[in-house]
Parts: sequence; structure tokens; C-alpha cells
Amino acid sequence: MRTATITRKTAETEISVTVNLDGTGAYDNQTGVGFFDHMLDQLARHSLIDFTIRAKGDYHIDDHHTVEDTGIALGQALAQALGDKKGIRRYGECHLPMDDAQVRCALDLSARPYLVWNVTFAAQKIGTFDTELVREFFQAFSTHGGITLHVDQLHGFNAHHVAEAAFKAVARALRLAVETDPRKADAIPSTKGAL
Ligand SMILES: [Mn+2]
Repeated sequence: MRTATITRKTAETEISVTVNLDGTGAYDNQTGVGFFDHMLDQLARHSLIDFTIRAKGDYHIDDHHTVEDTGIALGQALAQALGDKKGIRRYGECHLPMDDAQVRCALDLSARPYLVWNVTFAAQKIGTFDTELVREFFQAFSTHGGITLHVDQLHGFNAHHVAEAAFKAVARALRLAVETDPRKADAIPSTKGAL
């Protein structure tokens, strides 16, 4: 079973993340940050990776630590569940439209973390959520998941749509990358023999 559970406790946050890469996109995400839960639900639903996430953080400061540390734990859970990456497709990509917004994601489960982020938000807030935290989440997720992650905004002016298109684009690309390639199910997808 390609599953993993990560628990992480610091003076700032307490997080538990369980993922099942061979799931159905079922989710139960409760981070105490409403918009962020909505985005994590999209990430699960459109990657078909099951997520159970619980987070408690120092909200009296802001949502920064909670969002970032959830990204760290989710990245670690993904990497652990992938194991030696035998049989995966490794690469994924998606152009994801949502009303006015279109976001492109290209990713490589390379174990070489790198984030390219070309997304700008016209608003600083979506409800009470700081839009700059979207990048913070994907930075932490790519670093701790070992993902080369490129996210480029092609269109869009509504911040809710742009953020949601970004999460859905990453989700769809992730779905492709973690799936088994039936033509090469017994091999690690690298000429180095390791990823
Ligand atoms: Mn929405």
C-alpha cells in the first residue's frame, strides 16, 4: 500500500497528515484555516490521493506557520508513500482553467526540489486568508516532497479562482506523476536507476 502518516509538533503547530496515493480523492481536512481546507480538498479530489489532515496552529499570530507546516508534512507524507518510486510515471502536467483563471503546472517527482512560481494575486486577501501563503505552501510541499514544481499563471484576475486553479493544476499533474506506468511498472523511471 502506498500510504504514509506524518505527525509533526513544534512550538508553533501540531499537524498530522495521512495520504493514500492509490485512493479515490477522498478527503477530511481540518486545519482551522477555512480557505486552506477548501484548497486541500481540491488537491485531494483532483489528484485522487486520499488526504486526512488535522492541524492546529498559532492563529493568534496569523495562518503562516499552519499553512507552511502543513505543506512540510504533506510533502514528507508524499515522499514516504512514494517509497523507491518504482513504476511511477514521474512526470505530470496540466493546463487548468477556472472561469477567468488558467494555471499551468509541470512537475517532476525528481527528489530535486525546485519551485518556479509565476503567480500574482490581484488581492492580498481571500476572505481572511493571505494570498501570499499559497506560494509558502507550495514552497514547503516541493521542498519536502522532493518535487521539481513549476506553476505558471497564464490568465486570471480573481484571486479565489487563481488560487483554486493553481491547486487543481498541481493536483491533476500529481495524479499523472504518481500513477503507475503499465508499460514499465517494475522499474524506477530514471537512467540512474534511482530517484
Ligand atoms: Mn472555490
